[in-house]
Amino acid sequence: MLTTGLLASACISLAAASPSPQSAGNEWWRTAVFYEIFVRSFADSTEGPLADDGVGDLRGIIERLDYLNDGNPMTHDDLGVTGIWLMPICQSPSYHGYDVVDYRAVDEEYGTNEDFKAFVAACHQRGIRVIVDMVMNHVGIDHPWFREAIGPDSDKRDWFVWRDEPLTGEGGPNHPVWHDRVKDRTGQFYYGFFWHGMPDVNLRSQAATAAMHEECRFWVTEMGADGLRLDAVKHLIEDGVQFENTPETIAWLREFSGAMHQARPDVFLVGEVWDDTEVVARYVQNGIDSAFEFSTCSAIERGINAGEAETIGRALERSWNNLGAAASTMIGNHDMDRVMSRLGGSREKAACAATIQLTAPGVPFIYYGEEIGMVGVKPDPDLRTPMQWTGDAERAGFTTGSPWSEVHPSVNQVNVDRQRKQPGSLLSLYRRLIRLRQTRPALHAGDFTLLDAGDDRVLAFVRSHEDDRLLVVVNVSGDTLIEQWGLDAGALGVRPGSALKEMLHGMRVYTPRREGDARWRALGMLDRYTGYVVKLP
Ligand SMILES: [Ca+2]
Ligand SMILES: [Ca+2]
Ligand SMILES: [Ca+2]
Repeated sequence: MLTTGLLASACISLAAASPSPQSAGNEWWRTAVFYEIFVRSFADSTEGPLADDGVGDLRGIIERLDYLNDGNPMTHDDLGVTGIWLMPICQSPSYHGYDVVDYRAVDEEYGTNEDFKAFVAACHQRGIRVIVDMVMNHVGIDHPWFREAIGPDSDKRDWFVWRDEPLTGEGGPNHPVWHDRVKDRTGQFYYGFFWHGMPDVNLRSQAATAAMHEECRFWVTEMGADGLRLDAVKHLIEDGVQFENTPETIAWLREFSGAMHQARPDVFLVGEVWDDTEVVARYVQNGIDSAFEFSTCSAIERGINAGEAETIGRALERSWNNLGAAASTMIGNHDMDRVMSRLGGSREKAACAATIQLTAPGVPFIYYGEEIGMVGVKPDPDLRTPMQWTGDAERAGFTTGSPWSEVHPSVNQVNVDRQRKQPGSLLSLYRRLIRLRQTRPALHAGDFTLLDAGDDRVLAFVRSHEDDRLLVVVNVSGDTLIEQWGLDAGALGVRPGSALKEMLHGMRVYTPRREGDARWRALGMLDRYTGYVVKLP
């Protein structure tokens, strides 16, 4: 097992080996910017058998790919993402798809396996890689594996976890995990951590493990997915009343990762481990490529809402020390109130959060609609409403039919059409940030050094890769700052009398008047909730 320090330096040297976002190496994902799509809500196709039925589908996404990346580096009116994570697309009875009943078939509401292959081909043409959500912890209650396992003499009986009586003890979730919904001759209870409709697969069983490997291998070989987003992996193998992060789980994943990388050396495995940074790091140190950084996500929100840069700086440093560039970063996802809602509906705060995410180390994931500031609070379906393409209150440009879910009432204010041509829009900022990240090695491959800016409202860090060195300064507060903050110019190698360039807003930056100025204000003024990226000599 690698130590933390070794991991960080290994990440830096691996990052150095993939200098450009177009890099085709096995670790292509290190320079990617991902976009998370809930297929049901992104775009309903306008042609073909699934057109205009009010449900988003794979052909619908293909029709909208130019919005995400048109494949032409010379045009700048696309978002510029280079990766897509599709939330579950396998056959499932639920709207969200996390209870799979057939791992080998695309859900008929979303299309066919051939549609998926066409989708991957269209993405690859534009320089976009595709990863799919893979749910290994449990299956839907109507999955054939579970139907078979209900029989007490079934040879799949031990593919699931059974007990004569529910196990009780401390430390579990506040809902029942042992269920007796299935009436069989044994009267036994089955284990389903999340819900009775999702029985946990017993991954201690070699046969069940082999079967799950096969389902995953199918997606990264035959179907052509570039990687897998691994759902709820901290729950894979439980031990009595220890429900998460067991050593067996981590060992299982190490073997799984080996098998997937053997099937396809450039596969990208990113795990959902909703836990502290140090716990998340254990998974990455043991074989999966990357994992989501929930601690940093929540620190960015708390820091901006409180106007406290230290909260964010500490989290970024902790993430860098534990995960290096292998952290998958986000400011929101399909399980949280949308970031715009958590930031009180403030466009300025949302811009600030995006600036931090897209200039920090890691592999950024943008949740669909985040780039235009879509809002939404729980329950879950309200976090997953139709993409707001136009101001149409009924259909949002998402479908010409009747949408499967109501369009959010914010649609007339918050939509792609409205922001598409506005240089000052959140969408425009996202485009500039992504382009800057993709073109600057310091941002997509560089290391990270936190700075003391002398004011708790100012987050400052340096990203550097070889001779590309960028200073990032973000005012996370609602105050416009002029005098209060300053950086150590000497330590940054900045000499008096040279002109520097700010790259996000195209501003000129004045170096200190004289040698030894202890408090260099790289920019005369820091606008509220605004970030700046300065090219250092
Ligand atoms: Ca459709
Ligand atoms: Ca383009
Ligand atoms: Ca489990």
